[in-house]
Amino acid sequence: MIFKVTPASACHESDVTPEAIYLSRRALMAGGVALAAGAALPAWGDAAQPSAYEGVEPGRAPAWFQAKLDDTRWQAVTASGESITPFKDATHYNNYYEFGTDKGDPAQNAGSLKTEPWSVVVDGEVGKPGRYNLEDFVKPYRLEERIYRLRCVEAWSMVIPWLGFPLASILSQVQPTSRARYVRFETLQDPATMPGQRSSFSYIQWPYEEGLRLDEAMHPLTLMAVGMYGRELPNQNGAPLRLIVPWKYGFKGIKSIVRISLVTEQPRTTWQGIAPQEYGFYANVNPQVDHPRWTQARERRLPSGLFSPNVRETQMFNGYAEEVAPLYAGLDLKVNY
Ligand SMILES: Nc1nc2c(c(=O)[nH]1)N[C@H]1C(S)=C(S)[C@@H](COP(=O)(O)O)O[C@H]1N2
Ligand SMILES: [Mo]
Repeated sequence: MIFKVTPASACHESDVTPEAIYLSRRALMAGGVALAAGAALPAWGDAAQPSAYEGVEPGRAPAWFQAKLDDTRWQAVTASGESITPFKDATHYNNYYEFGTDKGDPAQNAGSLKTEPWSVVVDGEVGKPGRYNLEDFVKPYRLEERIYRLRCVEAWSMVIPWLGFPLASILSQVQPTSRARYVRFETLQDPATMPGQRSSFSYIQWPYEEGLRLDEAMHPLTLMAVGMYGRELPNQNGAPLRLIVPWKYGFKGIKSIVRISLVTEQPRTTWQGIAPQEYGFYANVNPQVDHPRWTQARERRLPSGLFSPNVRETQMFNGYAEEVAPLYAGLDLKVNY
């Protein structure tokens, strides 16, 4: 399979964050002194305003993550001209129903999630099935910073600097068989640490599950994220490993992944299972196909005030049409929502 990545999102070496900025970020991670050094820095690129990393909590990354961070390819993909959402918003306005249904619940409750040790099972139609511990699973891949728009089906959006690597790298490593046509993902199921899974009137059938067509999974924009804002993923954002598919609604971005299966049939997905007439398998961001209960033509870009909402037009495929539209040539997107 050959994928054309257009200049808009191509990975140019020239996009790599200049060393001074990189070092200041490292200082920021280490102790929050970077902003004082701001004046001495060269001009920032469009999407990497110093303020975007203001208030980023350092986190407690495992040693293997720190080691990988040193070799990160910064700004490998950017959302040119759009501001990065402040860390505080990206980590305190979340959907992670395993930790509650209010936007503030995940930040409050996800501390109980135990992310170390963590292993990922790869099974189904693959040449190299197995259970991999996370460190070994990600060891071969160089981290890239990918600044992507995130558009939730609920019509709010953010711009988030993820750290990760293409899912395609992992897939070629585990060698899908010729029968593999879809990829299925599964989140951890652990009622002991996930209060949402203990709730007796929950309408969700756990574990959370998601899926992609194999060609979608192999697309160079599809990311396995292990970090954001220059640090490891906070638990509420899906630590220690989650999926990011920037041209699809946020619910495709399954968090805290424990299983990746290559399968022959289109897998069941959580939201399609709950309300199939409202949430489809494809879930491509599409301003022309409304949700039955609200328009998808516009979105609220967070942070957005109640009295001065920051509203913008939603773009086809969330602004990634040039890269991904060919995947859907000939497909009726009104039927396959
Ligand atoms: N396991 C799991 N993954 C999930 C969800 C969830 O409830 N459980 N919510 C999804 C939805 S609806 C969105 S919009 C994104 C939100 O990601 P964020 O909190 O990092 O912004 O996560 C997705 N992944
Ligand atoms: Mo969402």
